[in-house]
Amino acid sequence: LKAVSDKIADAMPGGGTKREGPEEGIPGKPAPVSPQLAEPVQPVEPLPPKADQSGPETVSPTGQPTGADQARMAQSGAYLTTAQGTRLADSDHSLKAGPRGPVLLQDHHLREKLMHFDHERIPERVVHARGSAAHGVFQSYGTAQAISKAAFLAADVETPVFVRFSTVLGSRGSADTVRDTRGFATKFYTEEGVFDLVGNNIPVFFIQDAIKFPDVIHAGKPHPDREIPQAQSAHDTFWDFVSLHTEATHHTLWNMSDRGIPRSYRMMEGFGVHTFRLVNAQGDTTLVKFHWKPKLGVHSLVWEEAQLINGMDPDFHRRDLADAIEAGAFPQWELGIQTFPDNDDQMFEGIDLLDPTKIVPEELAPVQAIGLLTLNANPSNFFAETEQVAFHVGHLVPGIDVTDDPLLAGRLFSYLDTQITRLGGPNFPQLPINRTHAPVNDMLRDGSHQSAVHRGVAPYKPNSLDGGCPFFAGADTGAYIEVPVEIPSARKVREAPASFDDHFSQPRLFWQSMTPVEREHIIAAYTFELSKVYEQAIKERVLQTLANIDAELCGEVAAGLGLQAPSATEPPTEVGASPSLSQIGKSWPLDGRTVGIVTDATTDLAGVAEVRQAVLDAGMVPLVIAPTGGRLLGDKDPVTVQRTYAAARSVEFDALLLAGVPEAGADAYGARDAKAGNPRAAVGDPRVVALLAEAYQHGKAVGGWNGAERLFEAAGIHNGEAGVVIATDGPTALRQLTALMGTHRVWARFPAPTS
Ligand code: HDD
Repeated sequence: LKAVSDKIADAMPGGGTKREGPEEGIPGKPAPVSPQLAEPVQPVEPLPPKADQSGPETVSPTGQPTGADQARMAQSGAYLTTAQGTRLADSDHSLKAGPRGPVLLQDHHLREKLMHFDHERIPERVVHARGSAAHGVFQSYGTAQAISKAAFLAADVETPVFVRFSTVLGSRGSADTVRDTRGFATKFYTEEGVFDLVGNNIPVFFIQDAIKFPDVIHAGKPHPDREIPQAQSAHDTFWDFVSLHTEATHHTLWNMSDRGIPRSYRMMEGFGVHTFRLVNAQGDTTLVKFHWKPKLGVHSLVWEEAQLINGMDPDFHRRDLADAIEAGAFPQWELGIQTFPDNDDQMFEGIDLLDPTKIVPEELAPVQAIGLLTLNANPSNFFAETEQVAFHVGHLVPGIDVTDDPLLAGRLFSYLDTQITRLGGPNFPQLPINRTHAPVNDMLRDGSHQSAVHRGVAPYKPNSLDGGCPFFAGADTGAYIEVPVEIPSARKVREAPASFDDHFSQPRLFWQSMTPVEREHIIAAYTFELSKVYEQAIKERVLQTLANIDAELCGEVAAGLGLQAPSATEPPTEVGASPSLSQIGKSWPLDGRTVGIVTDATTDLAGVAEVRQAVLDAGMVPLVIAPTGGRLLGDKDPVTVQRTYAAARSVEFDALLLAGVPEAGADAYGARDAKAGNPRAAVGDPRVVALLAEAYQHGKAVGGWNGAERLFEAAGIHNGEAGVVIATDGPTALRQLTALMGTHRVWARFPAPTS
């Protein structure tokens, strides 16, 4: 975690220093210039060869260098070469006829360097373009063994995985904390081939049939004329589509809830969405829905925080995931399944299991844990791994099969097809990150970017010329042995079953399962989004869908927009509540949480050092915030500053602690500036007061010790209020603060809807 706090310090503009040496960074004394500013000119021999130049055996099947040190030696060869391996003596000047003369066409190095650069980009994903990924392992508990013959689900099997998280609508360079669905795609490199679970952090989807996927995405993406807004749903075309197309109501409601703005990828649930069919060794089948349950709990940002972070640190989620893994705070999820009998009608308690806009409440079908996912390594190269990974819902292993969900059927086509454009041809399974760990004996040949050198003369079956090789697996070990499910005789139609017509009962279930605070956030989200819509008719149509969910929801949003609330057009069905849908009410581990410690040279620096160490010991990240960067010299250890008052915003911290003032009445926190003509600093630096007020407004636990209370008062925060800690010493303040942080926010601070 120390590595993380130092790294975060590096990353912030004007942020703290991590310079070494006793006098460096002492306020007022500039740090000495490093002697290492020039590029070294002499190669140091011998250097190990680059991993990709020394043969395939030094690269793991997922493209990871196998030697630990090699990962650090990106440019490890001693000499710069061309792509053909010829050494180069100069790469700064084109070949010219005289120093001021024309550039010569014969300059191969110039042409090769520019040609390669000109083609460095590939098309971004048509959806889910913005993402971050990590390597890890999946440890199976064996609890699904009775219902699936998949080898990686047997007891104690450990399977390497690669997981990519993403937003849906934004481009590759868009911000992380926008309101959107998040992708949660997992590639299991099992010994029987690759299994991909390509899910989201929301358990339902906008549409019931894949034929409408281009429509919903065209509506959600930026407007085609001006290409705005980027990575937003708050615009006319999105709300036009979802209000005309009411099967989207359930997914849209989840997007408008706190689930649309996760605190961290590490704190999201994941869902396979569709119902899948598991098959055991005896051929018995069970219908299942897959769930990922984060060990850190499910937590979200508040909307104002999300918007601020988009500007302050657009890579917030990417950085959070990478930093946590680098620090050894490996994020974990349990994989769970809800199981249902494979009945002819594929219904469970009146819920159509083939309708991807429906959930089955956990109270009706509990989620049973079947294994543990741990993400423990960051990718070595973003492009090679995170960008080139290709997931596909059709990558299945024996024991896991699909159902007739019409959304899933279209996906089975689309994920193969899209890679042809994105990755430039049909050989993308040969890319290191996509390579299976099982032996490959396909008869797929040639094509763009073919990197295999196939032997033999008979890439066809049956053959006798290659001795009949390769042979077929037995029916019990082969994949894609479809379960012989009865299909009743039917007429070809372009229709959906009547059970797909219910678009409002489950949105109502979700609404009724929310606590007052969560409802308040949903109302605010709809009001915000719709106030960005220009067409009056679209707003009115959305209000109509809200009226069919709940009169209070509709009334509050209508009031916010200054419009009349319509009445429901569908009689409300009684659905009750599913408490497991709420994010609030439990206490969770604090691993990797960030505690800001506000201080200055006049405060109790020994206490700051003690608190900082205690935060680290608790597996959290301490960031010290002071007027200037460098170090503050206390009686004990010097305290290194990670954030200046100018660079710190509350959104970066899960909680704030203000260091105490040792002498009663001392002019700490810049209060002496008041005497120099800054009346706003009478009790302390106004930036500290603003920091406190903002953290408080976002429901964060705030605290301080011994003399810090006057800054709280200046921020309008009173001792004794919920989530406010004032103690006599630092360790006590931290203990009380962390007790509050387990619930993620001080929920009592948020107003509830009026009724
Ligand atoms: Fe999709 C990417 C998840 C419906 C077509 N999808 C993509 C990714 C995720 C999902 C997580 C990013 C994978 C990565 O990180 O590379 N998609 C879903 C879920 C859906 C869903 C949970 C509904 C339950 N998707 C869906 C439909 C279609 C697609 C109905 C088309 C008919 N999805 C694609 C795609 C993408 C994709 C265009 C873009 C990049 C890619 O596949 O590889 O083919």
